[in-house]
Amino acid sequence: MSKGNEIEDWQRAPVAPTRGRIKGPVRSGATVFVVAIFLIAGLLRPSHGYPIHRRLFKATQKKSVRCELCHSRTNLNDHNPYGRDWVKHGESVAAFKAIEGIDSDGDGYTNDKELKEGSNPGDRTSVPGKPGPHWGKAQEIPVPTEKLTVVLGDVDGAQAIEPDLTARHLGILKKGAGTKLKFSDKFPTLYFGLKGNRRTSVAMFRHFQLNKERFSLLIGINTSGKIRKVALLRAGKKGPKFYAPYLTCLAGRTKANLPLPGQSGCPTLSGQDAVAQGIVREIKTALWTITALFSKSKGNAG
Ligand SMILES: [Ca+2]
Repeated sequence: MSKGNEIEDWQRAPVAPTRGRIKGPVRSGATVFVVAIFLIAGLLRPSHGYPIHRRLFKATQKKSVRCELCHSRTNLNDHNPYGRDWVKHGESVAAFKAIEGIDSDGDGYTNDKELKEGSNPGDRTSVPGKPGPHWGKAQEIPVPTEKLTVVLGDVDGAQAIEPDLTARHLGILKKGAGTKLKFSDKFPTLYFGLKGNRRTSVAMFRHFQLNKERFSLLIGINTSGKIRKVALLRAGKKGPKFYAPYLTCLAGRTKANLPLPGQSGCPTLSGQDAVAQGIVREIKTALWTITALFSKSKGNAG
Protein backbone atom coordinates (compact mmCIF):
# COMPACT_ATOMS: atom_id res chain seq x y z
CA MET A 1 0.00 0.00 0.00
CA SER A 2 3.06 2.21 0.34
CA LYS A 3 3.33 4.78 -2.40
CA GLY A 4 7.06 4.28 -2.26
CA ASN A 5 7.82 7.98 -2.36
CA GLU A 6 9.69 8.35 0.89
CA ILE A 7 13.04 8.40 -0.85
CA GLU A 8 12.14 11.60 -2.67
CA ASP A 9 11.50 13.17 0.68
CA TRP A 10 14.85 11.96 1.98
CA GLN A 11 16.56 13.49 -1.01
CA ARG A 12 14.94 16.82 -0.30
CA ALA A 13 15.88 16.41 3.33
CA PRO A 14 13.64 19.00 4.94
CA VAL A 15 15.33 18.30 8.25
CA ALA A 16 17.02 21.10 10.12
CA PRO A 17 20.73 21.34 9.28
CA THR A 18 22.61 18.51 10.83
CA ARG A 19 25.40 18.68 13.30
CA GLY A 20 27.74 16.45 11.48
CA ARG A 21 28.45 14.83 8.22
CA ILE A 22 30.78 11.93 8.17
CA LYS A 23 31.61 9.63 5.38
CA GLY A 24 32.60 6.36 6.85
CA PRO A 25 35.38 4.36 5.26
CA VAL A 26 34.20 1.76 2.83
CA ARG A 27 35.12 -1.82 3.47
CA SER A 28 35.82 -4.24 0.70
CA GLY A 29 33.00 -6.57 -0.18
CA ALA A 30 34.74 -9.52 1.41
CA THR A 31 35.35 -7.69 4.67
CA VAL A 32 31.78 -6.51 4.80
CA PHE A 33 30.62 -10.03 4.28
CA VAL A 34 32.81 -11.44 7.00
CA VAL A 35 31.86 -8.69 9.44
CA ALA A 36 28.20 -9.20 8.60
CA ILE A 37 28.38 -12.92 9.21
CA PHE A 38 30.19 -12.47 12.51
CA LEU A 39 27.83 -9.78 13.70
CA ILE A 40 24.75 -11.73 12.79
CA ALA A 41 26.10 -14.86 14.37
CA GLY A 42 26.94 -12.86 17.46
CA LEU A 43 30.49 -14.15 17.44
CA LEU A 44 32.13 -10.79 17.53
CA ARG A 45 31.69 -9.06 20.81
CA PRO A 46 29.78 -6.06 19.57
CA SER A 47 30.45 -2.69 21.09
CA HIS A 48 27.70 -1.50 23.36
CA GLY A 49 28.74 2.05 22.67
CA TYR A 50 25.76 2.89 20.57
CA PRO A 51 25.83 6.52 19.60
CA ILE A 52 22.35 6.97 21.07
CA HIS A 53 23.84 6.94 24.55
CA ARG A 54 26.09 9.87 23.71
CA ARG A 55 23.12 11.51 22.05
CA LEU A 56 20.96 11.06 25.13
CA PHE A 57 23.62 12.54 27.32
CA LYS A 58 23.78 15.59 25.08
CA ALA A 59 20.00 15.94 25.01
CA THR A 60 19.57 15.72 28.76
CA GLN A 61 22.74 17.33 30.08
CA LYS A 62 22.90 19.99 27.35
CA LYS A 63 26.52 19.18 26.86
CA SER A 64 28.33 17.53 23.96
CA VAL A 65 30.64 14.76 25.00
CA ARG A 66 32.96 12.34 23.31
CA CYS A 67 32.45 8.59 23.27
CA GLU A 68 35.32 8.51 25.77
CA LEU A 69 32.93 9.72 28.45
CA CYS A 70 31.98 6.06 28.86
CA HIS A 71 34.53 4.18 26.78
CA SER A 72 38.20 3.45 26.94
CA ARG A 73 40.21 5.81 24.77
CA THR A 74 42.36 2.99 23.47
CA ASN A 75 39.54 0.55 22.84
CA LEU A 76 36.09 1.98 22.28
CA ASN A 77 34.58 -1.46 22.75
CA ASP A 78 35.50 -1.33 26.41
CA HIS A 79 33.79 0.76 29.01
CA ASN A 80 35.83 2.95 31.31
CA PRO A 81 34.93 3.11 35.05
CA TYR A 82 32.27 5.78 34.47
CA GLY A 83 30.74 3.72 31.65
CA ARG A 84 30.73 0.62 33.84
CA ASP A 85 28.92 2.46 36.63
CA TRP A 86 26.42 3.78 34.11
CA VAL A 87 25.74 0.25 32.81
CA LYS A 88 25.39 -1.03 36.36
CA HIS A 89 22.73 1.59 37.02
CA GLY A 90 20.60 0.65 34.04
CA GLU A 91 22.01 2.31 30.88
CA SER A 92 19.44 5.05 30.88
CA VAL A 93 18.96 8.76 31.28
CA ALA A 94 18.19 8.09 34.95
CA ALA A 95 21.48 6.22 35.24
CA PHE A 96 23.46 9.37 34.38
CA LYS A 97 21.67 11.03 37.30
CA ALA A 98 22.12 8.07 39.63
CA ILE A 99 25.91 8.06 39.34
CA GLU A 100 26.43 11.80 39.74
CA GLY A 101 27.64 11.49 43.33
CA ILE A 102 30.07 8.64 42.67
CA ASP A 103 33.76 9.07 41.91
CA SER A 104 33.88 6.41 39.19
CA ASP A 105 37.51 6.78 38.17
CA GLY A 106 38.77 7.24 41.72
CA ASP A 107 40.62 10.49 41.09
CA GLY A 108 39.07 12.24 44.09
CA TYR A 109 36.34 14.14 42.25
CA THR A 110 32.72 13.08 41.93
CA ASN A 111 31.36 12.47 38.46
CA ASP A 112 29.11 15.48 38.77
CA LYS A 113 32.00 17.71 39.78
CA GLU A 114 34.10 16.47 36.87
CA LEU A 115 31.34 17.03 34.31
CA LYS A 116 30.69 20.52 35.67
CA GLU A 117 34.38 21.39 35.61
CA GLY A 118 34.92 19.93 32.16
CA SER A 119 37.03 16.88 32.88
CA ASN A 120 36.34 13.21 32.17
CA PRO A 121 34.75 11.27 35.05
CA GLY A 122 35.86 8.01 33.44
CA ASP A 123 39.55 8.84 33.16
CA ARG A 124 41.62 9.34 36.31
CA THR A 125 44.27 11.25 34.37
CA SER A 126 41.65 13.87 33.47
CA VAL A 127 40.80 16.07 36.46
CA PRO A 128 39.25 19.50 36.98
CA GLY A 129 41.73 22.10 35.82
CA LYS A 130 43.70 19.48 33.89
CA PRO A 131 41.17 17.77 31.60
CA GLY A 132 43.80 16.77 29.04
CA PRO A 133 44.02 17.97 25.45
CA HIS A 134 42.06 15.07 23.98
CA TRP A 135 38.98 15.40 26.15
CA GLY A 136 38.45 19.03 25.28
CA LYS A 137 38.13 18.44 21.55
CA ALA A 138 34.63 18.26 20.11
CA GLN A 139 33.56 15.17 18.29
CA GLU A 140 31.39 14.76 15.24
CA ILE A 141 28.55 12.27 15.29
CA PRO A 142 30.17 8.83 15.40
CA VAL A 143 29.28 6.60 12.47
CA PRO A 144 29.67 2.91 13.32
CA THR A 145 30.34 1.91 9.73
CA GLU A 146 30.96 -1.79 10.33
CA LYS A 147 27.59 -2.26 11.96
CA LEU A 148 25.77 -0.08 9.47
CA THR A 149 27.03 -1.92 6.40
CA VAL A 150 25.19 -4.99 7.66
CA VAL A 151 21.82 -3.33 7.07
CA LEU A 152 22.48 -0.45 4.65
CA GLY A 153 23.54 -2.62 1.75
CA ASP A 154 25.89 -1.65 -1.06
CA VAL A 155 26.86 1.91 -0.15
CA ASP A 156 29.96 4.07 -0.47
CA GLY A 157 29.63 5.57 2.98
CA ALA A 158 27.24 6.75 5.61
CA GLN A 159 26.07 10.10 6.89
CA ALA A 160 24.59 10.73 10.31
CA ILE A 161 22.05 13.29 11.41
CA GLU A 162 20.65 14.00 14.86
CA PRO A 163 17.37 15.84 14.49
CA ASP A 164 15.22 16.74 17.50
CA LEU A 165 11.64 15.72 16.91
CA THR A 166 9.19 18.60 17.11
CA ALA A 167 5.72 18.36 18.64
CA ARG A 168 4.32 17.80 15.13
CA HIS A 169 6.78 14.97 14.46
CA LEU A 170 5.98 13.38 17.82
CA GLY A 171 2.27 13.59 17.06
CA ILE A 172 2.72 11.72 13.80
CA LEU A 173 4.99 9.19 15.46
CA LYS A 174 2.69 8.54 18.39
CA LYS A 175 -0.37 8.16 16.24
CA GLY A 176 1.35 6.01 13.65
CA ALA A 177 3.29 3.71 15.94
CA GLY A 178 0.31 3.43 18.28
CA THR A 179 2.57 3.02 21.26
CA LYS A 180 3.67 4.99 24.27
CA LEU A 181 6.72 7.00 23.39
CA LYS A 182 9.94 6.83 25.35
CA PHE A 183 11.85 9.93 26.31
CA SER A 184 14.67 8.90 24.00
CA ASP A 185 12.31 8.73 21.00
CA LYS A 186 12.53 12.48 20.75
CA PHE A 187 16.25 12.33 20.01
CA PRO A 188 16.89 9.90 17.17
CA THR A 189 20.11 9.41 15.26
CA LEU A 190 19.62 8.49 11.62
CA TYR A 191 22.27 7.08 9.30
CA PHE A 192 21.91 7.44 5.56
CA GLY A 193 23.62 5.02 3.24
CA LEU A 194 25.28 7.02 0.46
CA LYS A 195 25.81 5.88 -3.07
CA GLY A 196 27.61 8.68 -4.85
CA ASN A 197 25.84 11.71 -3.44
CA ARG A 198 22.49 10.00 -3.19
CA ARG A 199 20.90 8.67 -0.05
CA THR A 200 19.88 5.16 -0.94
CA SER A 201 18.96 3.72 2.44
CA VAL A 202 18.56 4.75 6.04
CA ALA A 203 19.22 2.97 9.33
CA MET A 204 18.37 3.44 12.97
CA PHE A 205 19.40 1.73 16.18
CA ARG A 206 16.68 0.87 18.69
CA HIS A 207 17.12 -0.51 22.18
CA PHE A 208 14.77 -2.02 24.70
CA GLN A 209 14.85 -4.03 27.92
CA LEU A 210 12.66 -6.88 28.98
CA ASN A 211 12.97 -8.57 32.36
CA LYS A 212 16.49 -7.18 32.71
CA GLU A 213 17.50 -8.61 29.34
CA ARG A 214 18.78 -6.08 26.86
CA PHE A 215 18.09 -5.95 23.17
CA SER A 216 19.70 -3.76 20.52
CA LEU A 217 18.31 -3.65 17.04
CA LEU A 218 19.68 -2.13 13.90
CA ILE A 219 17.07 -1.53 11.23
CA GLY A 220 17.89 -0.75 7.61
CA ILE A 221 15.19 0.72 5.40
CA ASN A 222 15.28 1.07 1.65
CA THR A 223 14.12 3.82 -0.65
CA SER A 224 10.48 2.76 -0.74
CA GLY A 225 10.13 2.65 3.04
CA LYS A 226 10.40 -1.12 3.14
CA ILE A 227 12.61 -2.93 5.62
CA ARG A 228 15.92 -3.86 4.03
CA LYS A 229 17.33 -5.83 6.88
CA VAL A 230 17.01 -6.06 10.64
CA ALA A 231 19.93 -7.18 12.77
CA LEU A 232 19.98 -7.85 16.50
CA LEU A 233 23.30 -6.76 17.99
CA ARG A 234 22.30 -7.74 21.51
CA ALA A 235 19.53 -10.17 22.22
CA GLY A 236 19.28 -11.14 25.87
CA LYS A 237 20.09 -14.66 26.96
CA LYS A 238 19.07 -16.36 23.73
CA GLY A 239 21.44 -14.32 21.59
CA PRO A 240 20.94 -12.91 18.08
CA LYS A 241 21.18 -16.25 16.30
CA PHE A 242 17.95 -17.49 17.86
CA TYR A 243 15.97 -14.63 16.37
CA ALA A 244 17.67 -14.58 12.95
CA PRO A 245 15.04 -16.61 11.02
CA TYR A 246 12.27 -14.36 12.26
CA LEU A 247 14.25 -11.20 11.43
CA THR A 248 14.94 -12.51 7.95
CA CYS A 249 11.19 -12.86 7.48
CA LEU A 250 10.75 -9.14 8.20
CA ALA A 251 12.77 -8.03 5.15
CA GLY A 252 10.59 -6.37 2.55
CA ARG A 253 7.83 -5.57 5.03
CA THR A 254 6.44 -2.12 5.66
CA LYS A 255 5.20 -0.37 8.77
CA ALA A 256 1.67 -1.34 7.79
CA ASN A 257 2.58 -4.99 7.68
CA LEU A 258 4.85 -6.19 10.46
CA PRO A 259 4.00 -9.79 11.28
CA LEU A 260 4.60 -11.33 14.67
CA PRO A 261 6.14 -14.81 14.83
CA GLY A 262 3.80 -17.38 13.34
CA GLN A 263 2.00 -14.79 11.24
CA SER A 264 2.19 -14.20 7.52
CA GLY A 265 4.65 -16.99 6.86
CA CYS A 266 7.12 -16.00 9.59
CA PRO A 267 8.57 -18.71 11.84
CA THR A 268 7.49 -19.00 15.45
CA LEU A 269 9.77 -18.04 18.33
CA SER A 270 8.89 -20.47 21.05
CA GLY A 271 8.44 -18.76 24.38
CA GLN A 272 9.82 -15.44 23.14
CA ASP A 273 6.64 -13.72 22.04
CA ALA A 274 7.18 -10.79 24.37
CA VAL A 275 10.57 -10.18 22.77
CA ALA A 276 9.00 -10.38 19.32
CA GLN A 277 6.41 -7.82 20.36
CA GLY A 278 9.24 -5.60 21.53
CA ILE A 279 11.05 -6.03 18.24
CA VAL A 280 7.94 -5.13 16.24
CA ARG A 281 7.26 -2.13 18.46
CA GLU A 282 10.81 -0.81 18.02
CA ILE A 283 10.82 -1.34 14.26
CA LYS A 284 7.46 0.37 13.96
CA THR A 285 8.76 3.31 15.97
CA ALA A 286 11.83 3.56 13.72
CA LEU A 287 9.74 3.47 10.55
CA TRP A 288 7.30 6.05 11.85
CA THR A 289 10.14 8.28 13.03
CA ILE A 290 11.40 8.41 9.47
CA THR A 291 7.92 9.07 8.13
CA ALA A 292 7.34 11.79 10.72
CA LEU A 293 10.61 13.50 9.81
CA PHE A 294 10.40 13.29 6.06
CA SER A 295 6.79 13.05 5.08
CA LYS A 296 5.40 16.22 3.58
CA SER A 297 1.87 15.15 4.41
CA LYS A 298 0.06 16.37 7.50
CA GLY A 299 0.47 13.02 9.15
CA ASN A 300 -2.86 11.60 8.14
CA ALA A 301 -1.30 8.33 7.10
CA GLY A 302 -2.69 5.10 8.36
CA1 LIG B 1 38.65 12.03 35.99
